[in-house]
Amino acid sequence: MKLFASHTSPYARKVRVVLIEKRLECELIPTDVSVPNNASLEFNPLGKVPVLVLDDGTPVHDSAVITEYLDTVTPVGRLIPDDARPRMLVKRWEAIADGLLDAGVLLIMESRRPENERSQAWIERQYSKIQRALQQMSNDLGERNFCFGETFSLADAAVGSALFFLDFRFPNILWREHYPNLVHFADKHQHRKSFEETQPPASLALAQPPAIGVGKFPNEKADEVEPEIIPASTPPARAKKPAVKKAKKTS
Ligand SMILES: N[C@@H](CCC(=O)N[C@@H](CS)C(=O)NCC(=O)O)C(=O)O
Repeated sequence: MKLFASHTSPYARKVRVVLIEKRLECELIPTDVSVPNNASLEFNPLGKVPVLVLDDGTPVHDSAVITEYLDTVTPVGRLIPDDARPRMLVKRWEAIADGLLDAGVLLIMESRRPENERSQAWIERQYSKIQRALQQMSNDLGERNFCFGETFSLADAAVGSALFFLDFRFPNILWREHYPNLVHFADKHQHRKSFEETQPPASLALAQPPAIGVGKFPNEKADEVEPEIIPASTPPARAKKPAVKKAKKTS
């Protein structure tokens, strides 16, 4: 198998974490999607990475399709439960983590546009998605070490990749100050072999974080009430904080 991916793509990182957890051999083909006619286009009409190409040449794209496929090709280190409800819950964690990434990637793209072409409303919309996703993750995680069950699952691969992406690309989003249970989770997993081996090189960090604008949290009745403007680093005022006594440092 071959994986077309960049060293910085957080979706690719999730897939690479899964490959390592499942002890699957796969050749990484570094692919820069910003280059016109890059290699990913041969296998994915959407021109996105990651793309997994099987030994018989079949391309598999969208990271969630890849992770599900990889989990079924070998019983080693199952990461997605078989039963309908637990399976849905793990995949739901992956969906929220991927959705956070989608918003982050859109913010990075927006920050690359000339300033006078940026939409502040669009920027705020994306920040608010990230903030609500973090809040939901924090609420759902509670004081547990794993997103689902008692062992490492696809949910942890996805959430870890999303949190470490924020550290790498959005130091202006101060999630570590607001969600001690997510910090505990990140501390717990950052030295796991699969995360250590897939860390993006520091040399590829952005010189400037895409700190464009502030986060605006749309009120549920946004049509009637003007939404409150608060900094991107502040969680929604009405959302409850998880009851975390003290984040234990384990690893
Ligand atoms: N839903 C896709 C998203 C993948 C994605 O957006 N990848 C980015 C790199 S982080 C990309 O290839 N962007 C290029 C583009 O959108 O043209 C997945 O989960 O695989």
